Amino acid sequence: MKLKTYVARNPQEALAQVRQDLGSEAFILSTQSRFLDGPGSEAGRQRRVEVTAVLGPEFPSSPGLPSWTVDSKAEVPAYFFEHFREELEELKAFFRQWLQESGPPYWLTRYPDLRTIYQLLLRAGIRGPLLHHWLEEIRTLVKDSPDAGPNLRKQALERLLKSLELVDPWRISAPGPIRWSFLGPSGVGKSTTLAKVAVRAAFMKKKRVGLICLNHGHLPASNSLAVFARVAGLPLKTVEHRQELLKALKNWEDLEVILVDTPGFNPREAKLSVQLWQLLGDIPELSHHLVLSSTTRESSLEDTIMAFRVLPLASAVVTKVDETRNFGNVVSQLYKHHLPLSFLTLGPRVPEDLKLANRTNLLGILLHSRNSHLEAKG
Ligand SMILES: Nc1nc2c(ncn2[C@@H]2O[C@H](COP(=O)(O)OP(=O)(O)O)[C@@H](O)[C@H]2O)c(=O)[nH]1
Ligand SMILES: [Mg+2]
Repeated sequence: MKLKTYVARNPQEALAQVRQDLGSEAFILSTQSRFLDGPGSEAGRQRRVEVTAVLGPEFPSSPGLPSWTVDSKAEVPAYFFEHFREELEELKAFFRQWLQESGPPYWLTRYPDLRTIYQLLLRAGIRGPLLHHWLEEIRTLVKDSPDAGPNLRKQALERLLKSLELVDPWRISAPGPIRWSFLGPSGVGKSTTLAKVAVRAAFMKKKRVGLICLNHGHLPASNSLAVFARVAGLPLKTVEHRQELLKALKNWEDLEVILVDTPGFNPREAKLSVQLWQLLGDIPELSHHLVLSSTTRESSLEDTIMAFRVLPLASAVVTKVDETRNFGNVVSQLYKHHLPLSFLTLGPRVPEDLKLANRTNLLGILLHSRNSHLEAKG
């Protein structure tokens, strides 16, 4: 009898080695997947498959099916079953491990409804700490109420939405004066969002509104804000420095709403934190809202949040939701950086395309049926 163990990078390679060495009649006794130490450090550890195979007189060597499977009366040695059982266990463990590394966790595969939601969330771009948190939540859910039945799907989605922090800036600022700045990189929709908010405040909420356009160095906040202010009949001040900004805020003390448009700062600019702090730091009456475009790549979203968080951020405004299929990316980043979400913008129209984020419209967007869910109040 010949018993040998083969180590390879994957099961196919290991089986090819067995076949080449022992021939096609070799009998596989066990298959295992494990990390084996490579040369040197931890980094050298690599996943390998170990296959133990045997070829010998105790095992049927004739081609085709072994005789004991054909002749049911033939006596089958007990160790055969033991070998099969062990092999099956190891194969099961191997697949379980594989599924955990590259797919949904193994326990989730027992709940088809939850697995579908998991796939939808992945497709929508939910990942990282938010995905892990949601998995932990629903694992507790299925443990606590294994018979939740049709409610399970609904509850699982509710758990996700509950994890997201939402804020209503109108309510936070009430009843005091509103002083909001809109910050972010160039082209994300700061000036357009400001115009939408200004129209809501002035014409729907009937507030006295003033606009400040903060130009910094060679960076203009907006070329079109002056046109908008004229058309909307709203007062506009253009300022260049912190002192001018403070003076403008002071002079307009009696206005209920002051909205500050800022230039598109580059998050990769090395001295941005210092610049932002010198310009806007420590102005307690001013709430800063970071404007993020949902079409931005996740790594750039993270860079932006990290760069702007030198200022206390009251909320994130997520724009261009109408242009993305990966809304989950931005939501995952907000969760990761504990940044509450306030407004969503779903198009360039002023003011219609501004919505206050709520659990209903978020759910609609995440599940890609957004239009029917966007009747929420702005
Ligand atoms: N599709 C779409 N376009 C938008 C949205 N918000 C702004 N835009 C457009 O994005 C462009 C840049 O907007 P702007 O407000 O000037 O960006 P800023 O540089 O951050 O001030 C303009 O053409 C806007 O009309 C939105 O929610 N959806
Ligand atoms: Mg602008």
